[in-house]
Amino acid sequence: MRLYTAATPNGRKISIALEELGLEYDTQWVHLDKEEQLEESFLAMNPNHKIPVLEDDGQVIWESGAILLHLGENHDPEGRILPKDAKTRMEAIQYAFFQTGGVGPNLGRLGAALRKEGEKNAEMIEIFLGEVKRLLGVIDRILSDDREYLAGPYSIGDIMHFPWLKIMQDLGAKEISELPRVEAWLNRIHDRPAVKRGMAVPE
Ligand SMILES: N[C@@H](CCC(=O)N[C@@H](CS)C(=O)NCC(=O)O)C(=O)O
Repeated sequence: MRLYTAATPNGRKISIALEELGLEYDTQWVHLDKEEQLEESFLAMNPNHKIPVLEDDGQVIWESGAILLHLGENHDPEGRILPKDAKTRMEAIQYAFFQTGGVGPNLGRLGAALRKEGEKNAEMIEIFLGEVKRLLGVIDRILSDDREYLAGPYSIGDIMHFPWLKIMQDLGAKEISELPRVEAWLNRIHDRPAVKRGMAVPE
């Protein structure tokens, strides 16, 4: 198995899952700052020119959610990231999709707006930050019945969210520290040895 990745939250979702499953894999660091993702050889794998991409036994998969589903369906006999119980499994998939339509794009655009050189677009920043805040409130409500992880047991739903929200937590964002349930959930995920290993890829 080969993971094409970079030192970014989307790439780390996959290295975390590979570590959780104890799978052997090679890592190919795609240098986004050098625009390696726009090279013909990379575009032939992912015409959307984004990491992560996983090559598994001749099959090439892109989109982090699809890759996690692939790993769960094909390499997770014990249901470590994709629960075996049908109802819980669907909940895990639901939270993974929720991330790709919510926290992922909104934090991505917020980060881009904040990193933009020159005059910042305060209106855009307010819109994206407002939406991230709303989504964190949704997660807080989901966790309010004292479940350990989003779907109950640990799953791809948590893995999809963690690397993104960890950046906010590390920056000391009050949007997270003001939600102790969300903060405790992130800490629980962070305490997992496989998560620590996956977050260090690529090194
Ligand atoms: N929806 C995609 C997003 C992937 C993504 O945004 N990747 C970024 C790095 S975190 C990237 O490769 N950007 C390079 C580009 O857009 O050219 C996924 O979940 O896999």
